[in-house]
Amino acid sequence: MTEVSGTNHTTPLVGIIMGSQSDLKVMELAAEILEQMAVPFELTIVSAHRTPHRMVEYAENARKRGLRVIIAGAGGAAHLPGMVAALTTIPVIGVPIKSTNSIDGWDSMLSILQMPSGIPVATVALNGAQNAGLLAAQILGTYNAAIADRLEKHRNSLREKVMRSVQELRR
Ligand code: RP5
Repeated sequence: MTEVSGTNHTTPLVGIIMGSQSDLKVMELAAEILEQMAVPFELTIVSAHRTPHRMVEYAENARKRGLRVIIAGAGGAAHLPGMVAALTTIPVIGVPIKSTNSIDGWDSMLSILQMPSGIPVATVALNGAQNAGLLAAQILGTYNAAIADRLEKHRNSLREKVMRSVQELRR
């Protein structure tokens, strides 16, 4: 069984994976928002190119381990989200990461975005790991009322923040 780390409470519903330790500074934003939404998740490193067999094992076992959404982040020739999506029917959210030697992030953007017909990956913005976490929570919120309620509160807090700025500008 694939060894995973960063598991928080109960059985994880979301698997956060990334191609390299160097992706963690971006991908931890997904973990933070899932923690805020009290969504159980796990977080680990799975490289499509450096650990291909681990990637296959992770994707093929994801559903039976109880995962409901996978968030996969990678940079450069970012094949991880697409390959994981090819190996499971659990929804995969792809996070393109602007890595050090990237072509301004376009390499990872296009590698993740331009999937062939039949194998979808829900791609968020460059380094958009927070939105990936929120989208995962929204998918779970379609059948989990407690998560949907927390998402509603989060939206309210965003609205209130904007309205506070509006008030301040009026002064
Ligand atoms: C990808 O290559 C990783 O997802 C990372 O974004 C990029 C660079 O990896 P390191 O060389 O920093 O390990 O596989």
